[in-house]
Amino acid sequence: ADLTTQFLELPLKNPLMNASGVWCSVASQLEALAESAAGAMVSKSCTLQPRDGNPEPRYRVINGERTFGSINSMGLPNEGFAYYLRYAQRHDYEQKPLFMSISGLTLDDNLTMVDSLKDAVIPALLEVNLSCPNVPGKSQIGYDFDAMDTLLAEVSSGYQRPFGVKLPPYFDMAHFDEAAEILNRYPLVAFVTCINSIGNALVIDIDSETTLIKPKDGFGGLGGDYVLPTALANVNAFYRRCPEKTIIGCGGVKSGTEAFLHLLAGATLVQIGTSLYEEGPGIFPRVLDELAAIMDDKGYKTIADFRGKLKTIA
Ligand code: RRO
Repeated sequence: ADLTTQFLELPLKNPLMNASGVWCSVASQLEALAESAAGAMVSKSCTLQPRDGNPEPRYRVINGERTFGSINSMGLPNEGFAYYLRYAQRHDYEQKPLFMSISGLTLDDNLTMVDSLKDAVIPALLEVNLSCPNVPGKSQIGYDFDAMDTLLAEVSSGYQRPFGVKLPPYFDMAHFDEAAEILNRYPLVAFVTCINSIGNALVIDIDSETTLIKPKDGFGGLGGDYVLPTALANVNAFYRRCPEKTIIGCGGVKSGTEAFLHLLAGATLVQIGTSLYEEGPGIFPRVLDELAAIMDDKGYKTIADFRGKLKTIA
């Protein structure tokens, strides 16, 4: 099967990439992603200034008979905007596209980063994170539609180039409608990444009767197997509602099966978070082989043969 695809006119070797936050916090990890089989890559969400993040343990895989997913409350640890900009200035864009994720603590910080990125005139693609669930005292912009509207207006007028947003998961048809209606008012919002972790979940270990992670009394963002159906719902909801925008799928991808389902639901690119954290960049060639095998079995020669072609029951 032919796994090549296009993202906003850019040719890609394949539709897989990392989810922001995973394997992309420091230069050595970014370099490993650049050398990996992934078709694209994104850097860790950054703030204007470097941050240590929340106290550890702050990421745990959730294990039972098998792995169910992960919970994290990293709290936006990152090396600061200038660090990721320096990487972006030496990235080999011929090898694969680079997305740069920003997650300012204030609207002003986001606008300052957007300004610098615009002035840098590099081909990095801007993804604005509207959905970090883990900074104590900061609510998720994606759940405050007025704040989201204001941010999109200000980033659009400041950046004046296409960009994208990372959304939190929504769970109500009215929220899909309202979020999509806002996004559709901003033509520079070229892509929408669905979903960030399901925020503020609580995982408890029965033996020790203790939370799995330390920050925020154990509350943290859920990823992995648990979130796949929510991720697929959000991908397909925005795919249906935002025909002018490109959808990036994220959530619950651990094999070719889930990658295929995200593409079928309408995603153009598919991100891997929890499973990349567990397996490392060697996961990309494995999932690509599995995806190619599924396509061969089904008789699909290209991704365009099935992407977005989810069937519903009449
Ligand atoms: O760093 C984090 O705690 C974090 C972020 Br910024 C995010 O967007 N999503 C997430 O699950 N963790």
